[in-house]
This record gives sequence, structure tokens and C-alpha cells, in this order.
Amino acid sequence: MKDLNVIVERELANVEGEPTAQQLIEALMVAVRELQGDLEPAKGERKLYYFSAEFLMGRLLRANLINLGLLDEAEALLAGYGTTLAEVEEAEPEPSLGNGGLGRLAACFLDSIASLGLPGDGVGLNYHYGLFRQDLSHGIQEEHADPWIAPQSWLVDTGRAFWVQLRGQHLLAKVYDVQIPGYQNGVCNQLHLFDVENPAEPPAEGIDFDKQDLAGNLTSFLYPDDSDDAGRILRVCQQYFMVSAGAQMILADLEAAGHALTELPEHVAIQINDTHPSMVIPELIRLLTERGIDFGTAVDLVQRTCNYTNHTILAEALEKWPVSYLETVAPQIVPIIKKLDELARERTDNPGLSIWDANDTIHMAHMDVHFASKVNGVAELHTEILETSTMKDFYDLYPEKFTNKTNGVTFRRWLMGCNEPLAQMLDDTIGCAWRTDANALEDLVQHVDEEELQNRFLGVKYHRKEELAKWLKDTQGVDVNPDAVFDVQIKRLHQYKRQQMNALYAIWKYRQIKAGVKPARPLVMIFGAKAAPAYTLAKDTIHLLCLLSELFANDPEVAPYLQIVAVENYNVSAAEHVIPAADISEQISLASKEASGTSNMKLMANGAVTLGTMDGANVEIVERAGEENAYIFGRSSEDVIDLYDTGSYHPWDYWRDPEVEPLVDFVVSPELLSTGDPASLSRLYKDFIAADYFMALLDVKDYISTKERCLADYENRNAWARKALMNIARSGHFSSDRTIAEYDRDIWHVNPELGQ
Ligand code: GLS
Repeated sequence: MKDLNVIVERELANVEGEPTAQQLIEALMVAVRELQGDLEPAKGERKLYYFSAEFLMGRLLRANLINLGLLDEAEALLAGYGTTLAEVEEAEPEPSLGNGGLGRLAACFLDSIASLGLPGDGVGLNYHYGLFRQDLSHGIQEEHADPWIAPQSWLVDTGRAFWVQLRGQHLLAKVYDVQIPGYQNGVCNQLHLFDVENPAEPPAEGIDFDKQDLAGNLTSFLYPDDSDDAGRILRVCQQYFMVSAGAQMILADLEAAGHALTELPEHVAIQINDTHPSMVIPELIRLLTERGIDFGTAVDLVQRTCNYTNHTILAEALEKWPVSYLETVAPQIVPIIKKLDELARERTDNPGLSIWDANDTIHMAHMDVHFASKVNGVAELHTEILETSTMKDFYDLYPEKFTNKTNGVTFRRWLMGCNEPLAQMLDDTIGCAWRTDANALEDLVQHVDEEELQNRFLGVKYHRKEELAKWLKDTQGVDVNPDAVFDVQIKRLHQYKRQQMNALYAIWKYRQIKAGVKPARPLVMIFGAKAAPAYTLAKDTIHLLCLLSELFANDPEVAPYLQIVAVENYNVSAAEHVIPAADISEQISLASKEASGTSNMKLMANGAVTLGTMDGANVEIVERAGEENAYIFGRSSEDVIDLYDTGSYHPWDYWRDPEVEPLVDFVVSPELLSTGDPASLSRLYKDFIAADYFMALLDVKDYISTKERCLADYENRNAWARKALMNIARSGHFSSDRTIAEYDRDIWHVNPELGQ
């Protein structure tokens, strides 16, 4: 029987003197990998392959130790070296193989699939430099490569590889596995990441690289800058590389298990996570026909195997590729797509539903809906909008395909892992059942009125705020006051998420303080956000936040009351520090635009109170937590959709409001222009008054008054604690274990217990 201590000792045998954090982490990683290597994958007649261009795994040591049941043993071992896991894990590099919610969701799903004992693996790409590392030291976002693989990583070289024909050359796709252990159930599934044979070195500076060098750079970066043709074609190359290798692997596994190719749907379920892996449909058809199966049968087999998840209604994210790109990248699948388009046209004469349109553009989502068994949205409101608006014609054609699967997050990482003191409080109050069944958190409802528990909760929260303060001091030299309200907005920087509306609130508050209205308690506004490198207005918003942060910090009249903290390089590891410390969860997207959101769920489970619009999963959160335990404002999704449909939103009408105008005008005030970039600020300003596509000005007044009400309520500390406890108690529904059980029940049917 292998033992954690024995392996770690073996690994450290040659270390002279006290091992460094780096050496301890590496020894523990080796040990955990070895122990996981002895576990078995979940088995069953049918296996799921979850295809995703993103898996935002985060650090894995703590998560894996929790799932192996070895956390206490590891802590005891580290105590012997005079340290703790929290201390040494800062030396573990984070694989940032995703952009945001979509990629993190995929990672939560893998954890839940293994923990529920379902046969299911992830399929993705092994990006060497992941998403960029963000530097904010100059008050603007600068991007750098973020290498994570050397010297130790979680990758296991499987020795397997598949040839992929791409841009007229043959590239070998090597398979590396990341082990995915289930929660204390002896199961270990895999995430398969494909990679080129000889990856290039990272660029010396920035994230620019030779996009033509496929052999070296195909898997260098996640979503290479796609603001030009070369970037976009590289992205299509990445996608085809992933799905071709993945499809070959699936067929090889099927045959190795002794099954006929015609039995594909009986033994395989594929989930297409957003449109990035959509080419798996024509690629599988191509491979099956190449192996002698007729086209019609191949289409039928693939359709019964594949399912598609839609994660957004934003048109920009529903991928459409010119035929010419596909001709360049993978001409072998173009005739298949043509035939699929013809088949689709036999099913409907609505040209709006075609795959290959009159402008020679291929609509990936259309191909998915026509040729997948099931199509799902990621929150009730999102699915409803798909059915009644964005994909209405598809829904009318295939009503039976559509289903909702509200997102969830793994409580093992997002509560047990990142907030031990809160987890301990829950154990002491309601027992440990919630650790295996998050619905058991409901038992907490009986205790929310207990003053002792409320006080204990406030103590835990305060402690986590002190810890965040220490981490911010250590990592970016910022001092924050744990007695302040911690108001948190953490998500990608996008106009629809309306960080710019939150910035207008900050300006409003600043002006109040300057006018002599001092808040009862200081407010720390914490932002964590990366902007896509080519998304100018998002970068302008980051610049604005940095300038406001500096302005407030340098004004002795304001600094004691109001602070903005921009968490640099916000990623999963940063989230694990920020989320347990949050008082207010900012979920302020323009109603109808946030498909679901998942930070809203993590924050809820950690006892932050939602301040948000009725958008995405916020609707279901408020439904469960109770309206009195959340702060809701803003126009409804119906109103917003109507404003878009009628073209009747004009930001200048709102800007003219005497309460709003000074806030917007402050963006180009001497105070900010004296230190900021005038071009950037005036671009933002003009956008506010002349475009404001995501309607920040529509809800800003309502937002300010609701936030003020929320801050006033915060002063009744025990009543606030009760609200927070109600949120925790009702968060169990948002466990990804529930989500995955629903996917399996309605879509995959891989649960061996059910004998599918
Ligand atoms: C996203 C949505 O924007 C989020 O609302 C959603 O929670 C997430 C996971 O379903 O998917 N879609 C997307 O393209 N990126 C996302 O984070």
C-alpha cells in the first residue's frame, strides 16, 4: 500500500537542509499523482466525453487531497516541516486553461462526474501559456505569457498520439492526461489534453507570437488574439486539432473495448461545450464514412451521440466561420458540412436556420442544433430566452431537443477547500452530511435565528477578511481595512457585466464624501477582471478603475471611507482568497445578457449577499434565498429585449438626468485627465453617452439607491448575518453534483447504477 508520507520522504531524500515551499509542493504533487495512478476510472456500458476548448482547473493539490481524503495527513506532514498547505500552495503554478465561467464550469463538472462515479472524461487542449498573466502596475492592463508546466505539473504523458491533417500538413497530437479523482470514492477519471510534439518557447515579452508556426505554436495560447485573420485561422486550427484527435481517440477506445463502430451511441455520449468543439460532428462523420459506414448511418450515429450546451446569447460568441477558413484548415470536412447543410434544408425551408448561409459562412451553433440529440441552456431564464427569442425558430422545429440545465459549482473546492473555518462552522451546526450532499445545507435554515450562530458567522467572515487583507498586502502591497464592507465584483471585464456602472457608483460615492456625506463604515470595492487583449472599451474600463483607485487613495478626505482594489491577475487562486471574504456579491449584468453566472453561486455559498439584476441564475438564487435576503434592482429581461427590438434605448436621455450627468462627465474631469490617458477616457465617455450598448445608464440610479439600502442594512450586523446564513442554507441547489446528475438523467445516461 502506497503512503503519502513515504513518497514525500523519498522525493525529498536528496534535499539538503530544510526543503523550500517549491520542493515540498513538488514532492506532494508526485505523491498525489502516484496515489491517483492506482485508482480506477469509473466504469459502465456508456461513457461521456466532455469536449471543451477550456478547462479552468485552478491549482489541484488541495482539491486532490480533499478528494483522496488525505488533507489532514498532508497538513500533519507539512506541520513536521514547520509549514502549512496554505503557505506552500502559493508555490503551485495555476494552469489557467480557460477564460472565465465557461472554462471553470467545465472543471467543476469533471470533479462532479468523478465524484458521482460516472464514467466520463474531459477532452481539451494543453495550452502552454494558458490565458495571459495580467499586469496592472502601470494603471493599464498589460499581458504576459503565463507558463505553468515546468518543472512539475499534473500532466501524465500517456504515450498515445493521433495524426491530424491540418493546413496541408500532418501534425501529431500527443495525449497528456490530468487525473480527476472523485470525492473519497476510489474513482479516478481523466482529462485528456492534446498537444503538439515540439512546442515553441514563450515570447520574451507580451503574448505576440508567430501564428503561422503551427508545429510550434498551435497549443501555445488559449484563444490567441483573434482580431486578425491569422489569429482567427489559428483558432479554427486549434479547434480542429482538438476534435479530430478526440474523435479518433473515441473510436479507438470503442474498438479496443470490442464494440462495432455502429454501436457508437450505445457506448459513447459527447457533450459539445459551446461552439468551439462543434467540428466534432463532421469530423466523426468523416471518420465513420472513411471506415466504410454509409453517410446516412454515420449522421444518425453521430446525432444520437452528440449534445450541445449553449452558454450565451451574445451574437459575438456564437461562432461563424467563413467557408474559406475551413477550406484552409481542414478541407476534408467541408463537403461533409455541405451535405449536412443540405440535410438541414430538407428539414426546414427557413433560410435563417441554415448551416451554410448565402454569404458562404458556416454557423457552428446551427450545425449543433440540427445534429445534436439535446440542446441545453445553463439557467432557467437563459433557456427560456433561447426558446422564445434567440433560438425560437429552432425551438419550434425541434421542441423535444431543448432542455435546461442550471449551472452549478463544486462545493469541494468552493466551500470545503477555500473556506475551512466556514466548513467547520457548518459541521458543528448541522453535521457533515452537506459534504456529500449539498442539499443538506438546508438544515441550516432551522438555525438562522440563533444569535450565537450569527455571531460565529460574523467572526468567521471577519477572519477571512483579515486573511484577504494579508494576501493583498503580500501580493500587491495594498492595505485594506477588514472593518470595511467588502463589496466584490469578480468576472471577466465585459460591458454587459457592467463594471462601468459600478465605477459610476464609485464616482457617486466619492462626490458624496467630498460634499461632506461620510458613510457609516468604510467601503472597499474589490474588482477582479481580465479584459480580452483586443477589447478596447474593456481595457478602458480597467484604466478608469485604476485611476479612481489612485484618486481615492491619494485624497485624505476620501481614503478612510472609500477604496477601490483591482486584484491583479484575477484567476482561480485569487478567487479562492476573495470569495470567502466577500460581504456583497455584485451580479449587475444587463438583464437577459448573463446566461447564468457562477461566481454568484460561489459567493452565495460563502455567505455573501447578492446585489444584482434579475438575470441568469440570479433569478433562481433569489427564488431560493428569498427576496428579503438579496438586493434586486434594474429593468427586467423582457423590458431589455423590448428596448433592443424597438431600438428605443437612447443613452443621452438618461445622461441628461441631473443626477447622472455629473457622474458620467467625471470620466473626463481634470481629476482623472491629469493622471489618465485622455484618449482612453474620452473613448469611454463617448461610449457612455452615445452608444452604451449594454445600457449602464438605464439602471444606474436604481443601482445606486439599492446599493445604499444594502449598505444601510449591513449596519444591523445580526440581521445581516441572518441573511448571509439563509443564502448559505439555500445554496445546495447550486452544487454541480446536482447539475451533473440532471445531465446524466436527461442527456447522457451513463450512470452504471441505472444499467443504461
Ligand atoms: C458563459 C456565460 O457568460 C456565463 O454566464 C455562464 O455562467 C458560463 C457557464 O455557463 O458561460 N458563456 C461564455 O461564453 N462565457 C461564460 O462564462
